[in-house]
This record gives sequence, structure tokens and C-alpha cells, in this order.
Amino acid sequence: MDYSEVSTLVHPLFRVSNFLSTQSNEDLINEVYCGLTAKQKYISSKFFYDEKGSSLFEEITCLPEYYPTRIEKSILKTNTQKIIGEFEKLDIIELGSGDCSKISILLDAIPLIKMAQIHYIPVDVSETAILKSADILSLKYTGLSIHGLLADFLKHLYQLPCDGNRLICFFGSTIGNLDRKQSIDFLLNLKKLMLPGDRLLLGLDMVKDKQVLSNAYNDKQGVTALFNKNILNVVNDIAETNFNLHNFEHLAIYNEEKERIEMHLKALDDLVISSKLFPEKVLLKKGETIHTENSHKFSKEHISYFGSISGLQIKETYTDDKQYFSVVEFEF
Ligand code: SAH
Ligand code: AVI
Repeated sequence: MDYSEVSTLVHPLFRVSNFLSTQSNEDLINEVYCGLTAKQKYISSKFFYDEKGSSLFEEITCLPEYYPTRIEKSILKTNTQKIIGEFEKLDIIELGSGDCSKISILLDAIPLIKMAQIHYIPVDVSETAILKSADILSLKYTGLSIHGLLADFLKHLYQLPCDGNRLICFFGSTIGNLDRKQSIDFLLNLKKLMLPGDRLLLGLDMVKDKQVLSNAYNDKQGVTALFNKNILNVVNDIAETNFNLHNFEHLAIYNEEKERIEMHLKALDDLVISSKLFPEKVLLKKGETIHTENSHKFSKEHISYFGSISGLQIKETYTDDKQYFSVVEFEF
């Protein structure tokens, strides 16, 4: 485990610490090659979020078919006062923070006079996401102190600040992009770091009609297809591969048994993928797929299980009329 901060960017209004460059490019290339030579080929979904990928994801959140963002925001708006509660000093940590639209809903409910009592810590692998949101928030909320962490929430949780009451936000159902076992391990690791007075606010996309789910990942405008295919551009940049996006079709299928959307890229032809950085060429047969993402969906049973397995208490479950999405507040 590497405990060292690689670099810190000091801006007049905020600070960003980078913990990411501990993973060398060689490790990343190796990770990509392992995935592309597995029986079921795969690319880790963390590679979606370069600058273009983050901006395509923002477009997805505005699509009529992609209900999770709209509903989660409306749940937050309805319950802000209850969520924020009373505080003297509050550290708001946002994991996989992305753009700042959800945290702004909470910050909007805090009187300006109390803003200096808030410390906001966005944590993301995307540098552009952290810098953009720190820029916007530091201008909008005078007095708010911001310390961004360019870090992987699966590896660098131990870097989270631990002074004062913490509200840890993990929105967007991003936990659903982890395997079921990974999500339990993640919660157990988080619980180990939590202290009395800390809370976790977890956004979960719920199991629902499969057509609604399928439509959310197969939008008519094809933005999700562009987002999915962009992962090949990211791999081309990292591993100097020769993926041509036109040779692939976007697939997003709901797996009812596993209660998850599975995204793949299907080869439209026999393909040879080469890179001077790979030990050997990678062969793809026409029709073969590269698995790029799982998006697990949740039920009330999953929520109770998260509570019992992690040892965190469920304080409140906020939801919408159709129970499409839940924001669960856990306390230590
Ligand atoms: N929380 C926002 C963004 C969700 S998109 C929302 O609810 O709309 C997922 C975000 O998690 C992206 O910004 C991506 O860069 C980030 N992310 C993905 N894997 C990550 C990881 N392992 N560590 C830190 N951030 C990660
Ligand atoms: C970030 N994450 C929760 C999104 C999801 O719904 O699984 C990513 C996404 N993939 C396709 N559309 C959106």
C-alpha cells in the first residue's frame, strides 16, 4: 500500500491532492491486456471517465430515459433539511463526486453564515471532474473550504480526513458498478474508518420493470452508446492500441437473475488488436463481446443486508413515489 501523496495543486480558493499516479502506466497497460485476453474479454469501467467520458456521462444524466439522476436529485431536494440536520462543523465527503450538481442541492440548504463550518472533500479518479466542481463551488459558496482528492475510492479510503462529524455521500448508485462482493468489502472498509457521529448517504437504483431499465441504457439519441465506445479511445491512449470505434456495437442487456444491466461492446467483424506495448496481438471474433460495465440494481432486502453485514444502522430510507430510487442514510 502506498501512503504517499503524489502531488498537491494549490489554488487560491481550494486544494487538490493527487494519490493516483502511484499506479504506473505499466500496471494500467498490464491490467488492460489481462482483461482483453480473459475468456470473457473485459475492460474495467473505471476507464470510462476521461474528460470526454465524464462529459458524456453528464449528457446521459439529462436524457429522458435516464431517470436515476433526476429522481435522486428530487429525493435530495425534498429531504435536504433532514439530511443536513444540526451541526457545529461538518465534513462532507463525496465519493465518485463527478459534477457538483447533487452536492449543490445540499449546500443550497445551508445558510451562508454557516458555510465556513463546512469542509467539502470530493473524491474522484477524474481530474477534470474535481477541478471543474471545485472551481464552480468555490465561487458559488463563499467561505466553503474545499479539498479535492484525486483518488480511487477502492484503494485510498484511508486518505479521508477524520476530524469532526462526517457526512459521506456516495450518490448515483455508483456502488452498483461494483460486483456484489466488492460492494460489501467496500462498505466494510468504510465502516472501519467511520467514527461515532459519522453518516453515510448511499444512492441506490432499485430493481424495477425491465423495459424501464433497458431504456435507460439504450437511449434513442445514442449517447450511452457513445459513452460505452469512448472507453476504447481511453484504452487506445493508455495502451497505444488500434481499436476503431466503428467496428463495435453498443449492447446493454438486463440480466434478470443477477439484477443488473450488463454493458458490452460487440465486434462487428473478426478483428486484430495490436500494440507494441502488448506481449501479443489480441484477436476478437465477429460477434465476440468486451464486457465494459455492470450496473447492479437493489431491493429492500439488499438495503437491510448492507446494514446488517456492515454493522451500520439504517437511520432513514428516502425514496420517490414509484420507489425507483432510494437514498439510504446509515449512521455509525
Ligand atoms: N456522483 C455523480 C457521478 C456518478 S458517475 C452522480 O451521481 O451523478 C461515477 C463517478 O465516479 C465518475 O465521476 C467517475 O470518475 C468516478 N469513479 C469511477 N470509479 C471510481 C473509483 N474507483 N474511484 C473514484 N472515483 C471513481
Ligand atoms: C455511474 N453509474 C452509476 C452509471 C450507471 O447507471 O451505472 C454509469 C452509466 N453507464 C451507462 N449509463 C450510465
